[in-house]
Amino acid sequence: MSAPRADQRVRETLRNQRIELPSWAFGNSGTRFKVFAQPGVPRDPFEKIADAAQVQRYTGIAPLVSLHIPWDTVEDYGKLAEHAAALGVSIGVINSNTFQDDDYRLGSVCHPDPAVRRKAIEHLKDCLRIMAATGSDALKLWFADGINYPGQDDLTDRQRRLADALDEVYDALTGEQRILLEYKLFEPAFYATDVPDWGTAYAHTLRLGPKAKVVVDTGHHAPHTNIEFIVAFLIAQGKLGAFDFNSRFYADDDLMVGAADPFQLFRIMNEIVLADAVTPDSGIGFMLDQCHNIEPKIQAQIRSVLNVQEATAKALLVDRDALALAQREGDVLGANAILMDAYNTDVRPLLADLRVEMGLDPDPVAAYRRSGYLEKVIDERTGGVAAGWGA
Ligand code: AOS
Ligand code: ZN
Repeated sequence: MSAPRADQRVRETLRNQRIELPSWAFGNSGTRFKVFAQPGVPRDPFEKIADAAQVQRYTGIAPLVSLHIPWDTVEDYGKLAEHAAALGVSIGVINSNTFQDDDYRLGSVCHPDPAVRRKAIEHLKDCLRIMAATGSDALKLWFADGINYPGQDDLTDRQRRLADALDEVYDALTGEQRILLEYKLFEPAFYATDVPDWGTAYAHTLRLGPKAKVVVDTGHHAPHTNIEFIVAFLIAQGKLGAFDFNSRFYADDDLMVGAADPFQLFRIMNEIVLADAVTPDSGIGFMLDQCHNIEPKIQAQIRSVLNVQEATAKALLVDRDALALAQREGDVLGANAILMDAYNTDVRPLLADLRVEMGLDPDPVAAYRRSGYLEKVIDERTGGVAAGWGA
């Protein structure tokens, strides 16, 4: 392909990339030690969506917002969807919450008591109704279920309870609805988690059928796990449903994606580019799952979107023909150098130029800071209770 045509193809792909923002990133958050409240934080889901729309306004590639139920409970979901549409965004994935109720001390869908399992399943079915009302087509399931001590419960029986619950929710899906099953190595359970890894999530989604896929949260693995291998494997099996992007230094830190290990993010996006899965027609969701405990939230979301975009641009620049040749010839170092050349390319001028083509400011963070939006909402959002975990 000629250089100008290749450049056009890269730009076209980047223009059509879509990143989904988590509503909870705009609320107050913290660690178990302290939540530091920030001025101007949204007080309800409508204001969270208004903040998310700012990220879309300056990046042009983040028009979806994930909701979290019950944190984003409203009386009229149709009205919330209309509000989003008026601001140029729409509702993405609905995140269920079966971890913040006293009843869930011993788990939710894996709980030993059938009455608690029933309560959790009914919540998941409620989420399906919220999806129908908001235009969302995906339900994200993250189960905090697990046990803290050997012997506390029967591991195999818990898997059976999990399977029964998943079967019931799967059977309740209508139309285009699908479920996304997220895995996590540990936390809040410390000895055994019921969906601890991609293999468990894969096995359950495989049994369920084509409307169930796996979510890869980049913060949910043991240190040094090769996440891009998991990504490549799941794509090849048609089972990669979505990402929850974030960065980790130690555990599930939920820091900005690309902050801890930009090379890992590049390697992941390289697998996505190889599978021709960057744009929405791939059916794969590219969501952020982050909390901004000490940094300004809207700005951090903009930065995160740009980090994913930069990693994607670098992955798109890999010279695929030269790489294929080097791989065929067994040129170990040559192949590695081709990949590293792309990773080491400064794609910021290309992306600035692309933004101008898209009618955006070339520097989204600077444009947002100049806009005075944060100062305006700090003035406006007085009274009421700032949103946060559990709000
Ligand atoms: C929790 O660790 C997971 O990452 C979930 O995706 C969760 O629903 C989300 O982080 C909001 O708490
Ligand atoms: Zn997550």
